[in-house]
Formats: sequence, C-alpha cells, structure tokens
Amino acid sequence: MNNKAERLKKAKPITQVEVDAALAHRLPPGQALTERFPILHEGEVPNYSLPDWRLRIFGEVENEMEFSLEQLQTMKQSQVLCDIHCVTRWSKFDTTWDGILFKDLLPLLGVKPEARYVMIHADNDYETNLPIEDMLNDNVLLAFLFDGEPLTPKHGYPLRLVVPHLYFWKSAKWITGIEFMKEDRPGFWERNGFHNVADPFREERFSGEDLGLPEDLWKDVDFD
Ligand SMILES: Nc1nc2c(c(=O)[nH]1)N[C@H]1C(S)=C(S)[C@@H](COP(=O)(O)O)O[C@H]1N2
Ligand SMILES: [Mo]
Repeated sequence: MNNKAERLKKAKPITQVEVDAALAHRLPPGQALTERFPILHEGEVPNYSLPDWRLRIFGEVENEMEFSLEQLQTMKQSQVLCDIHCVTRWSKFDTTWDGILFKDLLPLLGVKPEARYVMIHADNDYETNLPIEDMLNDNVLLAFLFDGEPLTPKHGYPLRLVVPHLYFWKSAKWITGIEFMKEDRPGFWERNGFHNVADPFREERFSGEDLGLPEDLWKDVDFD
C-alpha cells in the first residue's frame, strides 16, 4: 500500500467542501462550497477614525444627510441568515449578519419618488449599482456584525452592504455613501465586464464575453 497516496485521498480539501444532497439546490450553478471566508477586494484595507466616520445620503433626496456610526447603531437592528455567492465561484452557506435592514432605513431618507436606483459608494473608490427594488428585499442589510462579532477590517469594518441574492461584488465593504438615482449607471465591476444584474442562479457573471476567470482563482486569496 502506498501510504502517502492513501493519506492524500483521505485528506479533506482545505477550502472546498462536499455539498449535502439535501442542500444542493442552494448552490448556484458553477459554484463550489467553502466553509472558510475568502477575502477579496481592490486596494488597501482602509483605516478609520470612527468619530469622523459618516455615511452620506445624496442624489435624488429632499435633503442630503449624513449619519454617524453612533446614529446608525441606535436604529433598529436585525439579523439575517443567508448564503453568499462570489463570482470567482465560491459560495458559503448560513452566514449571519447583524445591522440595519435597508427597508427599515429607506423611509428615513426622504428619497424623491423619481429615484429608482442606488449607487453604493465605498472606500478605495469602489462603487456598485443596484435597483432600489432589489435593495428592498427582506434580507438586504447594512451590516455591522458577522457571526455575532464586529466585521474584521478585511471584511468591511465598520459597515458593509450585504445583498445575499446577488453575486457578492454587489455587497460593498467599507461603505461611505448611498446615492439615489433616476437612471441606472454602472459601478466599478459593472464597467469592467461584470453583469449589471448579477443573479447567481442565472449565472449572470459577465456582461459580454466570458472574462476567463480561472475556476480556482479564489483558492489563492487570503482567508479568515
Ligand atoms: N469597498 C469594496 N467592497 C467590495 C470589494 C472591493 O473591492 N471594495 N470587492 C467585492 C467583491 S468582488 C467581493 S467577492 C466581496 C468579498 O467580500 P469578503 O472579502 O468579505 O469575502 O466584497 C465586495 N465588496
Ligand atoms: Mo468577488
């Protein structure tokens, strides 16, 4: 018997795990399940002076507004349990997030009736666009906590968006502003070949031709 070969056969892959048949319907086509939490973003992890941190609300609103972290933390908090799906082909089941549901925040913002889209602004000049209709799903939230703990700096501390039903690039980390818009406008990845809508169950990965991302791209990134 070749011991090394046996050991390798038995060794569980560190990043990718088997999907239970009963849960297979929750894994979108072309995705691999992981229990770890890959870290993906452009640029450096930002550093904040929390007293100066603000979330800016602008665009098609009656009055521009700014919220401090403290103001947001005193608002109604909710918990969401959801699966997340990254376009680089990893999915993670049963993630728990705590924060403010967008549907609870929206009525406080004085948004003009003409507004139909948002641009989420985030640090390192990141932007991603979404229809307000999508933002109003029951489980879309501005999250302070992941798995009961404050977000780690690499996962978006102090505040990130979580839009579970779309590929995870729509879930901007380090958000700084929400711009309300009459017309849609593409964000960072949406201008760079990714799909404008991004439904993982319809495999809306790219807007034009396949960008040829290697299937195991995500296995080389940083994990928590
Ligand atoms: N501000 C900001 N948010 C971002 C990104 C980014 O580059 N900058 N990358 C997006 C992409 S492509 C993914 S897959 C997720 C990854 O989140 P995670 O690092 O917490 O897994 O963050 C999204 N949010
Ligand atoms: Mo991503």
